[in-house]
Amino acid sequence: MKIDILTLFPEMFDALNHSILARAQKNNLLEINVINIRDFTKNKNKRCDDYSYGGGAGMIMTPQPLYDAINFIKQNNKDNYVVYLSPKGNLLKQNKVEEMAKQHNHLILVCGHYEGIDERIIELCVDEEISIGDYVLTGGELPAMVLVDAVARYVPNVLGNDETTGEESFSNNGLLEYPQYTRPSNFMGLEVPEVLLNGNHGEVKKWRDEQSKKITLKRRPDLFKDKK
Ligand code: 4H6
Repeated sequence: MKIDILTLFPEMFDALNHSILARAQKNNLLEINVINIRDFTKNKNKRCDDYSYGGGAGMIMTPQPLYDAINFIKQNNKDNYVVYLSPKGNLLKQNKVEEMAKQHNHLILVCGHYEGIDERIIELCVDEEISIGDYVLTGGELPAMVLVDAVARYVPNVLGNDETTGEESFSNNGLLEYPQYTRPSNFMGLEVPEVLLNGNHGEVKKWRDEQSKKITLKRRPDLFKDKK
């Protein structure tokens, strides 16, 4: 999987060079390229923003550098999917993450900053506008990193054997995860539930299913709706 990221703040993406994503890049399973939009501006002062037509507070990212950067990337990579991270995009869900990972092997992520980008770039270059949730951030950089991380988990061999198990919340037939424990069996006077200690796999599975249902019903009844 190849992911090109267009941003005015490339240093933010140093956060991706750790742990599982660092290993995936070393093993050539994942290629992440961070491109500075400013390198493409033809403005003599290297500006990439301008005032909003119609007025209003805040600056808008100007179309020329974005257009040139996106097309520079596209010319060497014909099969690609361009995503713009914005608060008004389609809400990102696990099934969408899986789809994106399986249907595309080259993603181009466009990160808006300030008040966002000129609408004509969305019209001309963007395949899908995506939001990672109903809250406002200062830029699309953190959402882009969230998308990279979520998608990478579906790239074959990115997760090791021990990491790939128990697909965690949302694949646990759509319910939230049951509580988990490790040693010691008594911590600060709190005991691990007896059923997990006695090695009866049937009993363990039953307990975990019950716990999953209970926590999902309490916290996310919306997920529980169409389940048993
Ligand atoms: C594009 C357009 C994504 C990017 C506007 C981005 C939340 C999400 C941004 C903006 C983002 C998300 C700039 C609009 C700040 C509000 C950057 N925030 N905004 N939920 N912010 O995925 O003002």
